[in-house]
Amino acid sequence: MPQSREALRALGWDARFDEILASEAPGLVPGRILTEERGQYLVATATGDGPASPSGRMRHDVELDADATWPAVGDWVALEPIALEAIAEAGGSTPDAGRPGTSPEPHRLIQRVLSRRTAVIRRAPGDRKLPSQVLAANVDTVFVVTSMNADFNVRRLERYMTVAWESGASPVVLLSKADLASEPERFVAEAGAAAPGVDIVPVSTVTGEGIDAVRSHLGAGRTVVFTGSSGVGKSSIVNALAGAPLLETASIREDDARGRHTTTRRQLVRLGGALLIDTPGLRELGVMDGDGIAAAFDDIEGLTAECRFSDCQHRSEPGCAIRAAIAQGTLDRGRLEAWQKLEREAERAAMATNGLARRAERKRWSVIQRSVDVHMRMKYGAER
Ligand SMILES: Nc1nc2c(ncn2[C@@H]2O[C@H](COP(=O)(O)OP(=O)(O)OP(=O)(O)O)[C@@H](O)[C@H]2O)c(=O)[nH]1
Ligand SMILES: [Mg+2]
Ligand SMILES: [Zn+2]
Repeated sequence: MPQSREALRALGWDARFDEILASEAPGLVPGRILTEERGQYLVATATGDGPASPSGRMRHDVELDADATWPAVGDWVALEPIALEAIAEAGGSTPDAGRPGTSPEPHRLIQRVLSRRTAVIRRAPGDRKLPSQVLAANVDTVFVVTSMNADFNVRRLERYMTVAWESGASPVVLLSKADLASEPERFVAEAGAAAPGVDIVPVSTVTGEGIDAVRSHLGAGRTVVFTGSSGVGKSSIVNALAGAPLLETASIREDDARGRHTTTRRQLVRLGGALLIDTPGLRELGVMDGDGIAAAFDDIEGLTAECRFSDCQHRSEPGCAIRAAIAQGTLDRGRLEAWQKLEREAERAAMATNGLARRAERKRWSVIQRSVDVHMRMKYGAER
């Protein structure tokens, strides 16, 4: 039905998912996860929104199959059509859903999560039950929000950038509360050094500065996610885009400018044709072992390819490009240490998932690739 296709497209569906659905869950009905709370999901389908829960088979799969996963906000899931028909017979969508005391109703059953196009994942090594957690799935743009006040922290921004790059989506830095900064240029410069090659957008929900620049990343069927510590103004920016108090916001603590963890769950909201995911500020943001660090620290990883020895530890080896850059003042020591720290963390993540061999191989190829790039640049010039 073309009408239901339109409705799906408005939720971010595209031709790639047609193929994924056909191969992973033929005959099932797609829906997109809007919210999750203690294993209960709100899901949007072509015919409306309603509650959903994982089927028995899905629970079984997730327990036994390492590749099977619980749904996350932004995920496309495959729903059992029979339950959906029952809902239609009962009068369409189920607005009373989730309200305590309402009678049991036909429930949408989630059979599986469709393969993700992109995923923002954090590691929480302290959490044995949830060592990694998908914060948002199938997003096009990851906004990393950090405020221009006492809470601004370059090292934290680098960590967020690593997670953002790792997702496979495009990161954009939003420097929030521009109205509070007496020297915004200083923040823009520092953020630029921490996130090389990434758009840095000063934003204020008080003056409206930068809101149109944020809006330019929204579009029909496009999904964006707002990430960043508590109190930086993520929900406020969503409200500014909506021109209405859609989401709850609250003041930050005066002593250290930190937030009060006002947003408590991840949530996908629709605005015009665009899809926006708001997330709660996190206390811990561990990085995964993947390509995120190499992308977030492209400047440093590019230098490593110029070290004389391919296994250079950047300590006392001759011909070390990293130490040369530090000596020349073109590389900041704090940034180097941040990179080394995240590398160690990624190594521990790899160890936890028995991925050390895979990690070594990936790094070996990355160095070879970068060395080839360096060689080509020297031979043919930078324009190549
Ligand atoms: N001066 C100023 N204050 C802002 C701006 N944006 C947000 N705030 C204030 O910052 C505080 C925190 O904003 P929230 O939007 O709740 O922050 P959040 O990032 O969603 O925080 P969590 O939900 O806890 O993760 C609120 O008091 C907002 O009014 C801004 O551009 N300028
Ligand atoms: Mg919030
Ligand atoms: Zn070196």
